Amino acid sequence: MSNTKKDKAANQLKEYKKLLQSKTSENVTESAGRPIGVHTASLSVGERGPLLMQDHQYMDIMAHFNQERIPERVVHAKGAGAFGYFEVTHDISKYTKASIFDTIGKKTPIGVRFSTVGGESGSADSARDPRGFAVKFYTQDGNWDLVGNNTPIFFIRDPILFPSFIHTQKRNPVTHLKDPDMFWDFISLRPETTHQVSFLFSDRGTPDGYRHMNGYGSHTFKMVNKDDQPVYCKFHFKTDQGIKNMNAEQAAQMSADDPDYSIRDLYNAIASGNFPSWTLKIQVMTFEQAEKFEFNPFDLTKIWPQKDYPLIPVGRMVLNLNPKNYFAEVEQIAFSPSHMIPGIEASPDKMLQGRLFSYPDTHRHRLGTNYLQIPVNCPFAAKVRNYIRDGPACVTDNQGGAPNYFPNSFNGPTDNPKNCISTANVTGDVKRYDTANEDNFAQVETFWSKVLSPSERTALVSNIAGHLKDASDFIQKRTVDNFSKVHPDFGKRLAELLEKHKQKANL
Ligand code: HDE
Repeated sequence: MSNTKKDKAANQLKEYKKLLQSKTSENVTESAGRPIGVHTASLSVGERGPLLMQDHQYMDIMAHFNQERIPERVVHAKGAGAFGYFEVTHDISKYTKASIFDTIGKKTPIGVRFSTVGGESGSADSARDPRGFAVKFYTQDGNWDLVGNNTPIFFIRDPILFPSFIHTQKRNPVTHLKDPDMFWDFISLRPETTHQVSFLFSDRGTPDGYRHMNGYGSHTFKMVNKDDQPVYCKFHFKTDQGIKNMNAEQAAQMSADDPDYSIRDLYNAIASGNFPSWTLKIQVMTFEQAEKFEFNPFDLTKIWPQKDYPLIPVGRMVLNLNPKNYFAEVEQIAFSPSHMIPGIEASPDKMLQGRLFSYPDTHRHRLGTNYLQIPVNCPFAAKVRNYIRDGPACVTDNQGGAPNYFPNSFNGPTDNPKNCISTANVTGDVKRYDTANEDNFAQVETFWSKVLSPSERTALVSNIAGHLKDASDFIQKRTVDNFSKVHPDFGKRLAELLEKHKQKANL
């Protein structure tokens, strides 16, 4: 737990009081501004009551209290937020006209949120889970949200499977308990999950907080330069703090000792001036290269080998500001992959396409239709001018006296074809293509044989067995068969460990 002497997070209220030392304390008020006489007693008839309907002060407090909680995020419910800036260090204007990258040294304000995926808002930061790595760039051309993870890949290739997949990461609908049968039944029935599951059960599945992990846009995106020439690209945020992971035992212990470890670690680092940073790099693939690529370049379960598509440095992201209020700035921050800016566009990647609708939809549910007017979501560096009006919690001037229809003859904002997305040529039969077997093991074999060290292979097998052992036998068998297709050793070692767990359980 925190050490109150040097732990900045533990001293937040003392710091707040120090800040306001000089000012006289203000009179507490009702929500409508009326200064309050006594804040510790309800209005009652006689000392013993009853209470009075006219006690608006009480009603005001209680009615709002009853509605304080908004729906938590359906995934990524537990997270930490911070703010800072992105600075361009290298010129990539030959690839993109995006204004954020147009000048070396240019700084753009950013907001980030790091998160776990499956756990509820009160769950442990050190759970074995991918980590959300969401970055909001407040650019002069509008907000650009790069909503990624700490893994360059994902479990599935088709978004239609996502709700089912997430159900298996959450609680059994009867017992309300996490269920290894649900988890491994889905995983073993959809072998495209093998790559990300191998990443997840390596020690990168339990990073040491949020500062020592990389971030990835994961998807293939499109960059378009000022001559409207497009290339495909991938975004990589390399941590400047160095990768640091917990092993399974350390993560389990930390989940018990300090379930909020990662939030605390990030807050304290920034509060003590130890600003974490990441170096942004991109990989670029031409359309011609994409035509000839050995895999589907839009397949989110695969990486682009860096020996063929080297990392190109772009800039640096620095986090130097903690949120002033968690609910206002972190619970309410709303990212969407569909928030892109001229020069950055979506590729045909089905998973990216499937996300473009889902995020704004989830924000309208959680935060209301005017969620982009909430300060932390407001594209303050751009000038929002359009014909969208009204709706609950409209807190702007609702665009004043400007016409609320288009076209119009009264000087309302006009469109400009130069801001259109690049012309794309797409062909193909319209049908539901099964994505289950688009080579699920080749890159996992590389991960197993070439990326992991011998001790990391041992940890991977042990971590999987430690979870899979609680699933039904037929599911264990099908899972071992999948990992055997990665490498015979992988499956064999897993089967042996599962057998050992069985013998121990039967003692
Ligand atoms: Fe998400 N995801 N996601 N996701 N995701 C959400 O939006 C969704 C996926 C990611 O800190 C939700 O605001 C679909 C991949 C992050 O606020 C929701 C699919 C990647 C965050 C949603 C995916 C992500 C979310 C829930 C399959 C990495 C937290 C709450 C096609 C590349 C952002 C919300 C924050 C949040 C939908 C898969 C990253 C439901 C439909 C792949 C970091 O809209």
